[in-house]
Amino acid sequence: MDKAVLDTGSPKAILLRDYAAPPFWIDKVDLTFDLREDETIVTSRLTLRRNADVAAAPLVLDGQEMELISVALGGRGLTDRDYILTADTLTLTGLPDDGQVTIVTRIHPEKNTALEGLYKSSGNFCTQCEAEGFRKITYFLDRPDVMARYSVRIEADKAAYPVLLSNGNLTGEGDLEGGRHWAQWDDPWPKPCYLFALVAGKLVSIEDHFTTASGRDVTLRIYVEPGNEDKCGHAMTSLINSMKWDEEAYGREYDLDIFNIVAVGDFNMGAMENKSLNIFNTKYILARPDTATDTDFLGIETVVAHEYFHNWTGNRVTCRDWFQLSLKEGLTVFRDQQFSADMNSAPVKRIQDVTRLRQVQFAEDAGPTAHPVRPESYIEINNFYTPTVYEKGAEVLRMYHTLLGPQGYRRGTDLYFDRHDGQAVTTDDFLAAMRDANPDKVVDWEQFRRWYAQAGTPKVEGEGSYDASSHTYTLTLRQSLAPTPGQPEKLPMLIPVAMGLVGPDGTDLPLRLSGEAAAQGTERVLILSQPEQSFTFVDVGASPVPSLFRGFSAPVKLSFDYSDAHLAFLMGHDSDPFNRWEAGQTLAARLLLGMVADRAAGRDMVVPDSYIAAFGHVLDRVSEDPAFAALALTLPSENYLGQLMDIIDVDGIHAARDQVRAAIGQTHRDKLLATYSACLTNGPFSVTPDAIGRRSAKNAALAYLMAAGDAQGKALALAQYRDASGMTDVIAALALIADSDMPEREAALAAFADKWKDEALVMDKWFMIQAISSRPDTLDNVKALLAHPGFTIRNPNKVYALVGSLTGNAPIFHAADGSGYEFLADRVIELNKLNPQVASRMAKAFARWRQYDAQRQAAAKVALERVAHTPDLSRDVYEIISRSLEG
Ligand code: B3K
Ligand code: ZN
Repeated sequence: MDKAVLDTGSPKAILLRDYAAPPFWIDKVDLTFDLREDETIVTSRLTLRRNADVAAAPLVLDGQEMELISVALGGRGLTDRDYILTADTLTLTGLPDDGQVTIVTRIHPEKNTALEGLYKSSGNFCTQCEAEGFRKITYFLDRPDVMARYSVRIEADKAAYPVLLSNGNLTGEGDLEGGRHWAQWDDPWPKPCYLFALVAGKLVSIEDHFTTASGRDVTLRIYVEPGNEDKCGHAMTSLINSMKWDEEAYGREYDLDIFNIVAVGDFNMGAMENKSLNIFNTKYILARPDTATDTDFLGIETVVAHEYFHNWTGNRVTCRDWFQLSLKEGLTVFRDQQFSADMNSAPVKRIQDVTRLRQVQFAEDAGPTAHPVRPESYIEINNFYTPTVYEKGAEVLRMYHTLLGPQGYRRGTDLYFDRHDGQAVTTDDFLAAMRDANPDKVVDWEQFRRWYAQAGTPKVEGEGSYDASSHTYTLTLRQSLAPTPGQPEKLPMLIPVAMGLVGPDGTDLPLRLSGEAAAQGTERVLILSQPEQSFTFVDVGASPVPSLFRGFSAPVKLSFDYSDAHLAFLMGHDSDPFNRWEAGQTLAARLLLGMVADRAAGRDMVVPDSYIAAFGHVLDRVSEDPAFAALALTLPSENYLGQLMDIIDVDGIHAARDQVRAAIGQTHRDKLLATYSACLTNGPFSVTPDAIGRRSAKNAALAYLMAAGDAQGKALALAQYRDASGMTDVIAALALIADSDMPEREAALAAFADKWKDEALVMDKWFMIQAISSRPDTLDNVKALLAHPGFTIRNPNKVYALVGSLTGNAPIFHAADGSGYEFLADRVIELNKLNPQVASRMAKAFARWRQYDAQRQAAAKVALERVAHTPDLSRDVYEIISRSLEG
């Protein structure tokens, strides 16, 4: 790109190595919010204490987009000779070692479209402070290592804002003149400002209770807009289950008498763990069987748990600086994954989590925005709430668990909480607790630390050989890690390889390594720490097939020299369900990529009979475990297949998948119809794992019948759309109809929109299914939908549903004529002014543009440069676009 453009006023990067403790601590914050329709006045009294451990320096407070009304020290008003004000700082010099500074500012939540700081959603006030939103509320040391106790007084019109909430306990409330009222909230637990929250609005609540292990009665409330009270039950149950689970699994109890959740319709991400006042995107609270899908129900369970778990992993023990984000996010994702696995089917959950990891995190690792789990620099921290920090971070936690075993892992987390409760710490502190709690475990922790420091997905290759005369089996594994931006050289990683050897009869063989006195079970964890290592097993009676990385024991790409027959064998016999699924996916990916290559070479694509036959065996066994079968019946995604190619052949991948799906639909028509009927759920609707599994198997079968253009499949889809009571089945059928050219398509879509026009979350599904259609008119349709009365670019959920879904629709977004890129550039430019976080999230879809062919690259570059040249580009978008152009 034009260097000059990037250089003019380029935002500066923040570096981990520049971390320095603050010159002052803030022990107490007393806030008063005077909420009005056309402005909000914030009065903040900070109780300061000089940090004796660092050299004396002025106090530089962060503050943006606000008007300073006054500053006072003790009772004395300061003048602009006593402070320096810039666009994003307020510097106070000559402060005593202890003192109170009172700052009054004016802000405009009613004009805040970025949804960061204090803003309005459906007329209600709410906040989002993580990562750096508090500086849009008042001048403050907006950094997580400054932990203070907060007292908050809120004043607002009583009729318009009957509910006034903040963190901690309600310690007073009353009426004021002019129809106004006030509430006082005190939070006894010191916290960083990113956990501050305020809500004022017309809300109703449902209430329940939880008694903690030590007997504390906690009042639980979920606040929603009137009319949504009947959609909170699942969230409440999930909250109660997570409170109980955290006591049992981690020994963590809740620490206040009240826990509030508020659901708002305009929210940039899923939810936020503010101390005792979680604020949620409605998407992760509201659910009724007729409005929400099984995926929504499961998402609610996970996200409610995730935010609750942050009370210990994030709030009680927080991050020293934002480079440590994975300290709380990776750990909390791992905890919510464990919880959901316990509540549902563990193998199904693991497969879903790994699928997501590969889809989004491996893709990130392979592109210009690749970064380590603990990054070393950022321009805009909001850009680093990434799959790498979250999902790969969770894999790092899972590896501690794998290496130390459940008890060793628990000893480690216990020590971590004992040592660091009330502190702001680093991922190194976490590692030290794990290490120190397990002195008997021989783990090279310095090498393990590279999982935090080195970006990229390690590749593991290997082969095995059986020696029939000595009854030995030798497994050789090699690891490599390709360069990523800023990290040209890499060191070998410490990779836990959970494995077994599957004997010819399909059972696991005893595992005795050469030099060991006896076999040590039939499953074990090998440590691959060298660039190349061989492991020789003795007493192996017959040639085995190795089952490697069971349960996906490390976030790596494995390429092992399995024959198709080996994979088919593992698919049928591996005792590890994850690897049974994995073998099927590897086989399918191999076959599909072969077809893509044939097509590119001008040859006919042929679906091998052996694959169709293997698929038939899966169909024969659906009833054993429908949820697992539904996953086994799903082909690798277009995105994932693309990652396996040097230059992504968008159309080839799409055509190959279509052809395989149609062949399966035709050949197995009878089995698919039988699966469909067998999995119909009778009786009252429920969201148990069994019912969810049956619905997913049934809808997978229906999709194959539709892929084959089967007349009976079409009739079933129409009937299901018309008659089903649950949203899972309704939307699954409508998505298939919307993706077809059935004459009923238009009427079905119109009827749905008419029925659900007042349910924003349901309408999001309607936008989404149209945006993911592979019909050639999809882009035009999406453009038209931008003007639909139910759409607004100001609502993040709407943007994700329509624009975000389109960017995941490979053949349409990556259309060779560049029309998809042009569309996205327009949206990013439009969003940049309104909501930089959402704009930048959308802009990330460009990141892997160099992995496509020359024509697409040229078109993507034009679009990227157009965004880069946009005046007033936010730091958020600038960082993503400039990295994409450099990378
Ligand atoms: N901690 C928040 C995410 C904040 C994102 C800021 N851009 C939600 C979560 O991970 O639980
Ligand atoms: Zn989180």
